Amino acid sequence: MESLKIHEIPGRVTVIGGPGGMPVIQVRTDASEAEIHPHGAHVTRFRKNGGAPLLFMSEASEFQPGKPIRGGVPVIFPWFGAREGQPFHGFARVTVWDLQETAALPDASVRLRFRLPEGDGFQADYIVTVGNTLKLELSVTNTSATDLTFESCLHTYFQIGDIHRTEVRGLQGASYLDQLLGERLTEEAGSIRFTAETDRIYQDTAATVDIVDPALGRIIRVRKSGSLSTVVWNPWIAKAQRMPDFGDEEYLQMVCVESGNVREHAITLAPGERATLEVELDTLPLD
Ligand code: TA6
Repeated sequence: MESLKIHEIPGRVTVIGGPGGMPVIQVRTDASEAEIHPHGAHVTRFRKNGGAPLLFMSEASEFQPGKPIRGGVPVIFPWFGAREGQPFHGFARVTVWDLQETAALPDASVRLRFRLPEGDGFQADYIVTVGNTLKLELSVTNTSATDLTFESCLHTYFQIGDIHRTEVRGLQGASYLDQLLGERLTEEAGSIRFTAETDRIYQDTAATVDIVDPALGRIIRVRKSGSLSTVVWNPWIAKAQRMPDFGDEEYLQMVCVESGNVREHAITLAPGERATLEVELDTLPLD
């Protein structure tokens, strides 16, 4: 905690003790507020002044070493999904990242830079910029003498008012792997609606995605660059009940729209090469 305190900026960046005794970095700007846990470099809160929280956080989330936080923006790296004898969705989200720098920028936003300590052949940096929007940049550099292949994904949980009235737009025409059916399909609908567990990996898409939320009267806009995969997930009823760190009814107020490069879009870097995945999140009123 003390080593984090040196990064405090009066009125902008404060370090406090959070759930499970984990340190939490609180950020305040003229336009917004945010919270980031060095555990997983996990953004757990972002809210524009006067608005509802942008990110969903489960009331049942654990805050324990070695366990992922349920909600916010899990940083998925260096693999997506299961790997024999290894943490699901990679080790980055269950590792404490080093906070390297905080800065209050001229445009009144605040930038925080984290580095993943376990750099066996790679260097992973994560820049969180809190302002009118929430900007996230995950940069991976190959520091080894051989090719480096990895998957990455910003597995964002969005707060919504009512899943039954929520629509996801921007993926029409994209092909997707339906993780439940195990089939490759093409998105025919202009708007994706939710009536059951939904777990789809859309591929070859760099599209901006809008989450239309009439219940909260807003659109959440998910812009991305350096990403060709968008994952759309809602656990629905049965899976929600099977998840110990997720409330049975919480599927009603969340949807994941995740931006990354997974499966056939895994990235291969030659020695010394770098790749950056960038996501910018904003909200607009629903007229
Ligand atoms: O991104 C969708 C997904 O792969 C789902 O299949 C579900 O497993 C979700 O991630 C949550 O994974 P987690 O390890 O956080 O429970």
